[in-house]
Amino acid sequence: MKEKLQQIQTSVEELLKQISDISALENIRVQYLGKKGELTSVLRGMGSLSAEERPQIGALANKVREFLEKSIEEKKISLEKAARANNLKAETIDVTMPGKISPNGKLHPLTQVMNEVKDIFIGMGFSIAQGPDVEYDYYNFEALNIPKHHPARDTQDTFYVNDNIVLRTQTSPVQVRVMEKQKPPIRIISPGRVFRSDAVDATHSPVFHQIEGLVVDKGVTMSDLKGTLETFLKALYGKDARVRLRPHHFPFTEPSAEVDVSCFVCGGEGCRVCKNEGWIEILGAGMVHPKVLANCGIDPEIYSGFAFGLGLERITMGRYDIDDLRLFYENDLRFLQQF
Ligand code: 2U9
Repeated sequence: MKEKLQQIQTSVEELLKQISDISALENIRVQYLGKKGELTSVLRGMGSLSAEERPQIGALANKVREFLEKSIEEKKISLEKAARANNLKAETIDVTMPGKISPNGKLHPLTQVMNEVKDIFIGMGFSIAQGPDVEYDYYNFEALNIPKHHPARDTQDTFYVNDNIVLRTQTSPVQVRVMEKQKPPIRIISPGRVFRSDAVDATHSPVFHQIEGLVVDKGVTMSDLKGTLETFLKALYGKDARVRLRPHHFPFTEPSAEVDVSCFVCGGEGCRVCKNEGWIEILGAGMVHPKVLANCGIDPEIYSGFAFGLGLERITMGRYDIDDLRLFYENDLRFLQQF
């Protein structure tokens, strides 16, 4: 029994040297000191010893137990200390390491210019109106004085969903909806996506963006239109920008005009961007046709209004000297990162 006790002490000493984690230590404690542990079963066997042997073995057994308890406790403390040191080491932040730079996202150039245009009009007291991309033929065409078989429909290459429903070819239907609901004064812009069944090339896309504007009130005149567009174009292109109106025709406005701005690259001298014209066409505009006002429940004898429209892609291409509209839709980061 004496040998057995000594053997227990030696084995535990040996085992404690080998282990390096707390759970292994707990296993050793259970294996030797637990209820069914090796030391416990030796102590249980002491009943069979003679009266002379018992005190001697008993004292040895107590010494071994104290040794086991003490060395397991010491090992526990040293393992915990090592674990804490390891944790501290692992959690140390080296503040002298160079930082990791995560690339900043950017707004798409179309979004940037769209925001700029919106801000200018908001600053002039306009509100933003929105409407559905999928529209009734009535709102997209009929109400705007473009009946079925009108030649203007051919120029708009419409995507028809069925006889009565189209993908909007312009954002004008939004303004028709506003006029139906709201009494003048009306001062809105309607920015948004429009759709035309065009083949894709450097200047055409089946999906593009328009910003249209509408002002309706008593006594609105062509000079209000000109003043509004001049203020807008000077805000967009700088105070030296000059504006000119050329007569044109749209079914929904009368009179109608195309609006040019003096070339923002050469200032009107003539250059590659304006193709030596000195002027760049930016907008279409006009006085809202009396029939359109009447279609929307507004009495053209009492009220008058002006409207205008511009293509977002076109002005963004001019602004950044981009020569191919497809670049806007290809999500090539080498292109997008430049803005
Ligand atoms: C209502 C009445 C009239 C909106 C207008 C234009 C002229 C125009 C083009 C610009 C470039 C379309 O994207 S583009 O190809 N638009 O020239 N748009 S007047 O006239 C309206 C709108 C709503 C109720």
